[in-house]
Amino acid sequence: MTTDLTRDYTFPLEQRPTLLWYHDHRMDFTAPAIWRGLAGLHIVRDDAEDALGLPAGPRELPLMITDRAFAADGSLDYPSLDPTLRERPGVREPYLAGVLGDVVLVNGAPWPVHEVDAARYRLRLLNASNARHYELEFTDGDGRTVDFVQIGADQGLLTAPAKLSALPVAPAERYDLVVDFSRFPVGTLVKLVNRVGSGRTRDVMAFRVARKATDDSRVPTRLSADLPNWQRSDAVRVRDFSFRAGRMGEDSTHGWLIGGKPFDPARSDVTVRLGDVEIWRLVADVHHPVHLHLTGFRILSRGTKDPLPHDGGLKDTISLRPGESAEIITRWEGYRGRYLFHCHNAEHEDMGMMANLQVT
Ligand SMILES: [Cu+2]
Repeated sequence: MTTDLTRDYTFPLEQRPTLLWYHDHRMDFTAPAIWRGLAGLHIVRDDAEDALGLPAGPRELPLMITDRAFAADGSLDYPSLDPTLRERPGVREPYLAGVLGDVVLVNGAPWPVHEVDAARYRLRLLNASNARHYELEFTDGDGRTVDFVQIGADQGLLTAPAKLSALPVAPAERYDLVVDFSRFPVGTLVKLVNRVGSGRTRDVMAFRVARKATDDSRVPTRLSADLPNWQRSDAVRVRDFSFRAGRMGEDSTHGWLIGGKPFDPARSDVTVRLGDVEIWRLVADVHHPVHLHLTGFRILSRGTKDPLPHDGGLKDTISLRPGESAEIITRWEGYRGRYLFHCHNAEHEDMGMMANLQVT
């Protein structure tokens, strides 16, 4: 017997306008739920952003990028250890690093082609894949790489636009881009490709320039004036966290650990004070997209180097690369209580890579 349950949740949207997403977060079984589609987009807007004159209406496209695998009968294929999704979390041995699909979907459609005017478009990207990393680029009709402009990150607009030719996107990261299709002759097929994919996973989607059109949109040189700009000297504490593979549980199975420990819902891993500015040093063994709930942070450094060109703005997910350490800085503001932070490789998350943050 099944029972339909209804709940009403009320929460204030006291945050910068941005592209958010929501998804099922049931402990130990988040990955199969996202894989089966329990995820969606949520756009927060405000008057200041609307007044900028960015491409809008049909020229603003939210793009939710995922990879999936399908069984012969067309059903979504996921290698759960426990197909009932009740007892034993995790996936079968070959998939411990994360589940990859061989079909790329954008907004649920495999490798779509979207007709566009020869005009500027605002593309609001989410990588909603469980584990796949993309390195996106746009190519023109001759296969040449085309520049584009980044205007925003996970938590809203940048201070100023940043010109890019390629964009790595880890699971759960969002990027706000403007692409100018007026540079191409009508009829051009502009491809969005993943240059770290192989075979068909190199392809993501394409845009067919269908017609000439007028365009009164603009990309202002100043996008946002209220981006937090915490300094190292503001920080009252520096904390270190490692994100590494390890053994967990009584039977010592493979897991993914933060600071050497698998997630324990009963344990507070970190207690911070509301209003404090802290620097967190994060170190990874393999790729880990580290996500903090209800907090925006800025990226201070990657190893001994400066942040990457697309690391600007306010983030809530940082893509740690293999062997990399990075520093983030944030101020705990807004809410007291207990929040999660975790790796947003959904399989890593289900296999232990999550921790509790207590704001007092
Ligand atoms: Cu991870």
